[in-house]
Amino acid sequence: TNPGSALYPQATETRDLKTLDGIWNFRKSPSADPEIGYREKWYRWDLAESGEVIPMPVPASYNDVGEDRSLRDHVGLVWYDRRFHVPSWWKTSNQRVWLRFSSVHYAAQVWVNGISQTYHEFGHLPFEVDVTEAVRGNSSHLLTVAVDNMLLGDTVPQGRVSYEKFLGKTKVMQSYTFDFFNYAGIHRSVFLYSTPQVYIEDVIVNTDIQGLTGFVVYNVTFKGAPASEVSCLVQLQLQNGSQVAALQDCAGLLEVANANFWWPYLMHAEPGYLYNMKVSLLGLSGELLDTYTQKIGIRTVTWTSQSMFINHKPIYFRGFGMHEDSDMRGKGWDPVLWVKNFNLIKWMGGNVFRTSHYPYAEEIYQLADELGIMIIDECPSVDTDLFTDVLLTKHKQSLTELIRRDKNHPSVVMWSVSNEPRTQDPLADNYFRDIVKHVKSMDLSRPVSLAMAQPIDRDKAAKHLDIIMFNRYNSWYSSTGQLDKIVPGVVNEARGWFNRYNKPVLMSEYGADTIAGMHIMPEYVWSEEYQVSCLAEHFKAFDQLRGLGFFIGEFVWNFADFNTAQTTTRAGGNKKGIFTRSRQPKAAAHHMRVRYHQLATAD
Ligand code: GCB
Repeated sequence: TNPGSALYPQATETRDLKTLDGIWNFRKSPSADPEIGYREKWYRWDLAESGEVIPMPVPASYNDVGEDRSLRDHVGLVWYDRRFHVPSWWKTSNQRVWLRFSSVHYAAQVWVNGISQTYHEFGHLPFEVDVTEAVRGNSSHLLTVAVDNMLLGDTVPQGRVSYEKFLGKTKVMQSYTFDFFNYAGIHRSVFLYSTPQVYIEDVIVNTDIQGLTGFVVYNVTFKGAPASEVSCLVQLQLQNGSQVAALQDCAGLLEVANANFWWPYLMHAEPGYLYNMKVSLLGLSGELLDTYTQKIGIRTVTWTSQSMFINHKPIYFRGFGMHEDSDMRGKGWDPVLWVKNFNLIKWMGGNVFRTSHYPYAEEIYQLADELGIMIIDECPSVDTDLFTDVLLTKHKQSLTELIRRDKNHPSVVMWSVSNEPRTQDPLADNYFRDIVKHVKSMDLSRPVSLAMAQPIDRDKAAKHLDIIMFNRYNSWYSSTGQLDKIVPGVVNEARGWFNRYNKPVLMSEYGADTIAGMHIMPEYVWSEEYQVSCLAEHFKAFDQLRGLGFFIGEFVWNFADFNTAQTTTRAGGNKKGIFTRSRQPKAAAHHMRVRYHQLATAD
């Protein structure tokens, strides 16, 4: 398997970068005969020679671009291909050539010119492969990607595939317990990039502050030469390019007097301040071998049994649960959508979101860094109900890849290792002890949590966490229509978690499905009035809890309406958004906006 990818690719004095985004060829493989593409070696020649292809945009989910429900509901393999060229100077200057996939959901196999290059699973995490050998020749190169969307008992997240004989044919069906649609395809950008033979593999950064001084602890790893032949020059620069600190060492501590700290939105006049950390690898005679610039924010994250702090100031989360989801694109990375999302988060006065229920596109974290929006970064584990060794290994692997990818983002202030696992199972105790230990072995600088669904007296995992997050749908799934149950329900549960574990508590999901434009007075489920009242009752509960000292945040479910599998409990998808799927506000958004801005003034 592929170990994932650490650094986001960039063009520098020593590296070049091309995207392979655009229209690719696409072919579905019959669900009942997944082997056909392998038997007939579809990867050996252009897909069109194996049968009929259709044009497919990359990045995008393939599901919603057609008019054919067999495409939307496809289970199993699909094939993509396209041709590409490698600039001749990459070869004459002896560059390594890399292919990098930012996300292919769920599993992918990649061929270049008919030769298998790599395999990767976990839909929302990047992987890359050195294809220098495969692209030696000068002609155009054929890139083929087979994508499998099947979720099984040992995938992260899990699903179930069943086979049914129907009208003499085998029908393959996918089911899963979570409610977001299992979009699939090449979801994020595909990059072709070059590095020198000796190259920077990773840059790991941690920051601290003391008074007005910032500290940056870093570690640079490289490949392609023995350590005795290489040295590092690390230069920390302001946005205007002037240098504030430098060190000639591959690992070290930089000190910045009067540092500009990274602050969350609305907490400071200058949220999201980023420095450029320019890392250069030098050869024996001081010649430049490779260079890469990592943006960093100087900030601290700390926590006690009652609070969380950014730069030693207590933080209260004004947040959202979200999804990567939009009309036609599905889960495809879309800069228009995400700049709009961030503008809406800022308009709302929000300061944080959770990447429910999987890692989002890297460009989203870069935007969050720049804008001072915090992130609770969630791995792709949802509704885990099997606690097998195989799953534990894969779950850990997904966290390894997540932390390897996201460790340097100042916006990431917490790791969420799962959403609503079945933590009432006695096996969940050791399982999550191991998961949390694994995260701590890679990163001690951020608290670890998971979004809890089980009630306090049944759960077996909360004791391993630093922060308690709970999801609860008072007056929606339980006590439907009974808005007066919300305040006691929320207050008692949050107090219960704190009393049991003596840890900070936040509410990671609450809300009500709402059809935009549906008005019913007095409040009635699915109406805009009901959503407003449901939120308003939660606000009363949160205000009571804030007075008690351990309650650190609220995350409405959801930022926007999103697509789901077809069920009788979803009307054209999950409608708990305070914005519609096309990002227009429901009444609840206006209502919540007033609160979030008021809360911000208390920061
Ligand atoms: C939950 C899940 C979330 C669902 C939500 C709902 O508890 O964590 O993925 O979308 O409930 O609306 O049912």
